[in-house]
Amino acid sequence: MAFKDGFLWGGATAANQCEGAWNIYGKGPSTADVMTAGDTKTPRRITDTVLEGENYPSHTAIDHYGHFKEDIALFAEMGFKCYRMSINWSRIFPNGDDEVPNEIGLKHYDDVFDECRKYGIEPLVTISHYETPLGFQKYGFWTNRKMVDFYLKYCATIFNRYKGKVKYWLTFNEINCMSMMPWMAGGVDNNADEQTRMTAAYHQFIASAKAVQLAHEIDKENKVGMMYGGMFSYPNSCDPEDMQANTDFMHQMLFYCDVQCRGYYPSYKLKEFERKGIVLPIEDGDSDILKKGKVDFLSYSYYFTLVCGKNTEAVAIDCGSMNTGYTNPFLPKTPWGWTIDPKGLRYSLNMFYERYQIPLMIVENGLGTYDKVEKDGSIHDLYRIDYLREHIKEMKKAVEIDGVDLMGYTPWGCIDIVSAGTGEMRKRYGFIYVDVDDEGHGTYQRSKKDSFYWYKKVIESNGEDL
Ligand code: BGP
Repeated sequence: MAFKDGFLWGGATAANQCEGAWNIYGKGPSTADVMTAGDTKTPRRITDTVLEGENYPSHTAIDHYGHFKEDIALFAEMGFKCYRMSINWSRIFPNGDDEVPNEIGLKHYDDVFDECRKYGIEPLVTISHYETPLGFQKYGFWTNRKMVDFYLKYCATIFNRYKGKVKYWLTFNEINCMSMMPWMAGGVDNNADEQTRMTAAYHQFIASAKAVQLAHEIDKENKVGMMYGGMFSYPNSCDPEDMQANTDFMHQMLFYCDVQCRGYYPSYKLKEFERKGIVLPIEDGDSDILKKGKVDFLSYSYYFTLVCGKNTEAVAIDCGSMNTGYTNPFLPKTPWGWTIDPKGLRYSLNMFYERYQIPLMIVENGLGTYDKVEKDGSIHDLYRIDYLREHIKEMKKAVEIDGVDLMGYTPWGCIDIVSAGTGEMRKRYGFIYVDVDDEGHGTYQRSKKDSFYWYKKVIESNGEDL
């Protein structure tokens, strides 16, 4: 059997994309709540404050807040061992800098974790997933070092409160997103220059490293991981110049992992800062903090791969658009233009395991696409089954043939949720369909897609029956 005993099979969501209940039960507004819906062509707009007449699908999302018992029961039916989810920071500290946390919010997650535990499902909690309390605007969000203390206070609150209920934590979702979509990563202006982004990223590194230490102090059972947004790129050809350009691109992304897994900035990044005149806001004792706050494991999302070459320009800043100037003729694409590359998953697992030699976990993977509901209510999502099957096969090879230490696999949007990239509902990933459209209309009823039954078999057989 390839996958180890206790392999964490499950699924993943994020609070701001599924909970709804955005301004009730004491929750304050967050950076996610002021983003309108977009689509494949139109990017989501950041409105600063919620505007009348605009469409904010995540305000109601799939009302996971009101349906979590039903949803977790369905996860349990599939046999989930793990549920990756996030705590909505602004449910706990509505304005961000509040003196005391919001008890209703804390109690809500108690209930969610208890429900998971009832079925033997291990929660894996992302502490900050693309939503930061909007109240931090007055501080300049993560460009301000004060954020480290606010974040740590939030961490101390949840680590203490959920001790014994949660032991797996991720400090920041897709931390490298600070280079691409800094608003989502931490309230930083999407047009901010690199100095600003690197300052904000630095503060997040310090915050994450302190959180790792704090989590270990509060409960030695705690395991804290980093979360990398899966940017992987192939050189366009065997032309050494393409190869070098690809390395340069990957450096822009991989330094986030280097800092969090090794505990210091890599030489290539320091040299680049020197060349560009970028200065990090280093304070006394920081290098020690980074060193002592190395993560216990590396988790990442994996959806697609890119191609870079000598004509790829400034992708470091603009790779959010995925436009590197090259396409891969060997790979098909989803209707949203994401390449489908199962073999690249094995490649990425090897790359990380060679580089860091720490446990890895795939915490997002999946096919976001249109689903058709048949007259009898069934949904034959064989395309999704194919996608996941091929990825699991490659994951298996990485474990069985290459000896990668893999902790688990939690496909993204295990129940349909709002898309982070476009704000739409129709870009669906789930094993479970939710009857709600882009405008928030629908019955909110849950139903099982064909992939639901397939994934249940996969988990039951520990990945043998694909
Ligand atoms: C990752 C994010 C998720 C998520 C996923 C799919 O980058 O961590 O929050 O939604 O991508 O992207 P999308 O929702 O745009 O399809």
